[in-house]
Amino acid sequence: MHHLGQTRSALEHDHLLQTPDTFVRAPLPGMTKATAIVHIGPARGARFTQYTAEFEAGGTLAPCAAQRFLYVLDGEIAVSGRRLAAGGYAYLPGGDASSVGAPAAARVAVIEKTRVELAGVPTPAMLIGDESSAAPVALNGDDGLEVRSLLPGEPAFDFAVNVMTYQPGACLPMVEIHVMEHGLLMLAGGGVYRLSDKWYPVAAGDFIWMAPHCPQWFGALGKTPARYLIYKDWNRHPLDLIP
Ligand code: UGY
Ligand code: MN
Repeated sequence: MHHLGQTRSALEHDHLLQTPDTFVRAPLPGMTKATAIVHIGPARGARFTQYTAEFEAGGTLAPCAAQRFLYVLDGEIAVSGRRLAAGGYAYLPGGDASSVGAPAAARVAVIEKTRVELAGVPTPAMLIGDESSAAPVALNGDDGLEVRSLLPGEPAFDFAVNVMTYQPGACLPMVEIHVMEHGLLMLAGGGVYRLSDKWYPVAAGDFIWMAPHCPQWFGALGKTPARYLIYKDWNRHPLDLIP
């Protein structure tokens, strides 16, 4: 398909909008029968890596030295023998022998992050969950905007991954500017995302990276809810974020 050089994708110093028409696929070292769409990583200044892994039947990921978070988008995977279907997720502390494979075709959002240690706080153990078991919390009491936290908020975790669901017409109550960075994958629906001083139409399948302090706001449009999976660094002092 040709779009005469047009795309909604955009790269600015403090944000990236990456739309599916610009995705480039390449396997990462150690992957078998799988490929990766790398959305963001340290090459752009991010302190984490996020990619979508696309598995054929029998595909596997290489073990990871860093912490790894997996969220199943489509199909089913096996994480150290535990089956996860769409909406299932896993936190792996890294540096261990946990295995990740797919018995049939599957797509998985993968976030990898080197842990920022906290004195006296041990690294969490492996955790498996399902989005449907995470209690929805209305953001600032707005029933139109629900947040599901997939990881415990305790200090052992140096990052958070949430699913945010906006009813049509719902929006963030303010333009946020914060020290945390974000990796965001649109799961359903769409709307308008303000990033820095630009407003972008966004839809399911799009990826967004927001650097620390990137001004951000979202309003949902359309007749169905908008949902996104959002990563942020969490629970650490800003002086400890850059080694
Ligand atoms: O958790 C957050 O910072 C979230 N409210 N940000 C966002 O949706 N852009
Ligand atoms: Mn935010």
